[in-house]
Amino acid sequence: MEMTLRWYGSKFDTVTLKQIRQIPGVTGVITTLYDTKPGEVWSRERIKALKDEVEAAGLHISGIESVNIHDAIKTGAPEREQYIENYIETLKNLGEEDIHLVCYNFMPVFDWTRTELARVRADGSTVLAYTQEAVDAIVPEKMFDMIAGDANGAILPGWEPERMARVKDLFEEYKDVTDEKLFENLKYFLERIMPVCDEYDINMAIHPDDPAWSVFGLPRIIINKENILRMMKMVDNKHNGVTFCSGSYGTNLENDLPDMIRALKGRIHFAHVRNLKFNNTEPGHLDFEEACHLSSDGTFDMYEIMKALYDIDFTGPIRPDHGRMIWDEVAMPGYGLYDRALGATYLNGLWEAIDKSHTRGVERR
Ligand SMILES: [Mn+2]
Repeated sequence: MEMTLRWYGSKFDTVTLKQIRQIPGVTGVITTLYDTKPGEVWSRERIKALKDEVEAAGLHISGIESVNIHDAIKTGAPEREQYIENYIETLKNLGEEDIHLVCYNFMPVFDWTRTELARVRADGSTVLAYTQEAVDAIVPEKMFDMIAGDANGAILPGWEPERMARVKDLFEEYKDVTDEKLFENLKYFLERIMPVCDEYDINMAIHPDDPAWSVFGLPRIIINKENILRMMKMVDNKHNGVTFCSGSYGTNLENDLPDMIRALKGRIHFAHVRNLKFNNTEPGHLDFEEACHLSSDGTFDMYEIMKALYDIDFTGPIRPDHGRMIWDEVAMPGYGLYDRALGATYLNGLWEAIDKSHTRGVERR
């Protein structure tokens, strides 16, 4: 595996490449052209400029998160043809610049959903959190207003204000899109892009839906082992793979994370590793918050997650996921420097221990 950090670009991120370079063991960034819109072609020039900037800081681009998918592709509208063409053009330009990993998601309307961006924990740190009661109590149009005040001035990925302004129209566009239809549209998209992925050896890594169930009655398909294996099979190409995100699949405690990792051997191209702490697991009252990465601070056994990745010979980029806001840092919620740096260091420590106990043959099974 390669330890990386997500970076939104110098115009948008409070964290600098120099700071990232100084985190022990981090050699790459996962980045994006944050000011492009879904459906837009990424020019070779802009990709090259981004790459040069990252390399000048002594790092490299380990992958793109994300090249977003236009809604017409997800809904299967006639305009999808043009947007798929554009997507292929972007992939080609990325391939020409020697970039071989693209994370994307196929979530309708909302990207990730949280009901709080700055829940205060006992130690004074703040974290993103989700309560089912809060979701059940509001209409989707109000979702953005509810969380925007805590965004520290950042534009949240998937929650761009101009997009949120047309939430009602978006719901209208998706009204006939069932889970089956969404699977069909995903298959259509993947079949169209696989030739360019084969040509340039680009791994497509779909990010799971977050949380891993339907919100506001919208279809959600990338939520569990069964569905993800179905997706692998429906377009059976090694470039059709996944981003294994522990914090997203893990929102549903029925998802056995280490078991899922083992079932996806060879098709996990990218990993997001973070911990969640469940405060209430009763249906209808579900409540969880994003803990620090340490196992003992949350609900997941992070050793078992890293061990499963080790056991499947995972070689792709991994990144600590959302961190807490600590030490008075002001940054995009979840994307401060300090707690993600602690996360990277902790995950590297787990990996080193697993690797050494394995190679030194002292592991007890
Ligand atoms: Mn993730």
